[in-house]
Amino acid sequence: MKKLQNQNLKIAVQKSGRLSQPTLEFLKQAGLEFESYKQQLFTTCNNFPLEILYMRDDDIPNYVIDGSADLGIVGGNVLEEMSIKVDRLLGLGFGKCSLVVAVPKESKLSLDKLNGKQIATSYPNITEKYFKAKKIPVSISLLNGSVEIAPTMGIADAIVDMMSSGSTLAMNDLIPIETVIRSEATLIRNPTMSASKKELLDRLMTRFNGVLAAKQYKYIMMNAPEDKLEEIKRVIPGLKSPTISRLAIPGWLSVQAVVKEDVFWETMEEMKKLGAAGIIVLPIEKVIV
Ligand code: PRT
Ligand code: ZN
Repeated sequence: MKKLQNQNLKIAVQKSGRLSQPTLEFLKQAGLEFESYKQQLFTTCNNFPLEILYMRDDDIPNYVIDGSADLGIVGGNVLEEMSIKVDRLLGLGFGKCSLVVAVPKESKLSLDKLNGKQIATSYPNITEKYFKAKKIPVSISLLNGSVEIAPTMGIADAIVDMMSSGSTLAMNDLIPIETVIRSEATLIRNPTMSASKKELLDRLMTRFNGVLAAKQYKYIMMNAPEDKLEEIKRVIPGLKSPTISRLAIPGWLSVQAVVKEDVFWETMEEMKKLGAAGIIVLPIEKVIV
C-alpha cells in the first residue's frame, strides 16, 4: 500500500475477519464518522483527522512499526507470536480468546505426558517458548489452518490453537488442558510520533477511554425512604455522590447514580434492604471523568 502523505492520524484495522466488525463498531462508538464498505483500502473520517487503513491482521504490527500507520488494532496473540515491540496502549475488551493446548478427549493426555509428542499449531513461536519454559520437549509442526483436525488426521498428538466458545474443539473431540495465553483486541502505536500527531492521539484516547469506561458502569434510578439517606450515600457513592431529589410523596427520595458493573448486584441487594423500590437500570454510552 502506498504511504498516505498527510498529517492525519492513521489507524490500521483488520480488513475482513473476526475483529473487523467489532473494531469498526468500537470506532463508531467513539464518535468517529466514516463510510465503510468492502473492497476499500482506506477511508477518511468525516469528523476527525483520522484515516482508517484496512489490511490483513498479520500485516498490522509491521505497518505500525515502520510508521505507515501510527496506530493499529490487532489481537494480542498476533503480537505475541511475532514478538514485536510496539507500545500497547489499551486492551479493547473484544476479540477475547485463549490460545490453548488441546488433546483428543479419549487420549487422557496431560501436559507432562506430551513429552516427545507431535504438536500442530499456527503459533509455532509461542508454542515453542511455552513448552521450553515448562521443560517439556515436543516436536512442533506448523499448520496455517484447520489445526483442529490434525489429531484425527493422525499428523499430531495434540494441538495449540485459539479458542473462544470452545465449540470447534468439542466438535473435533478435543478438550483444552492448558491455557497458553489469553488475548483480546489491542490498540498499539508507533512510539515515534510527531507532536501534532501525539496531540491527536491524546484526543482519541479520551474518546476510547470514555467508551471503555462506559462499559464498566450502569446508570441507576430508584425511589428510597428519606430516613435512609446517609446509608444510601454510603452504598452508592456514584462518580462524586448520588443525585438526590424529592418525590411528591412525603418521606421519599428519588436517587440517581452511576454504579460500577462489577459491584452492581451487591449494590442493588443492599439498596433493596434499605427499602429502595422502582429500580431502573440504564446502560451508559460514554463516561468522561
Ligand atoms: O485474513 P486475516 O489474516 O486478517 O485473518 P485471520 O484469519 O488470520 O484471523 P481471524 O479473522 O480468524 O481472527 C482475527 C483475530 O480474532 C485473532 O487473531 C484473535 O485475536 C481473535 N479471535 C477471537 C479468534 C477467535 N476469537 C477464535 N475463536 N481467532 C480465531 N478463532 C478461531 C478458533 O481457533 C476456532 O477455529 O475461531 C474458531 C471458532 O472458535 P470457537 O472456540 O468459538 O469454536
Ligand atoms: Zn491473519
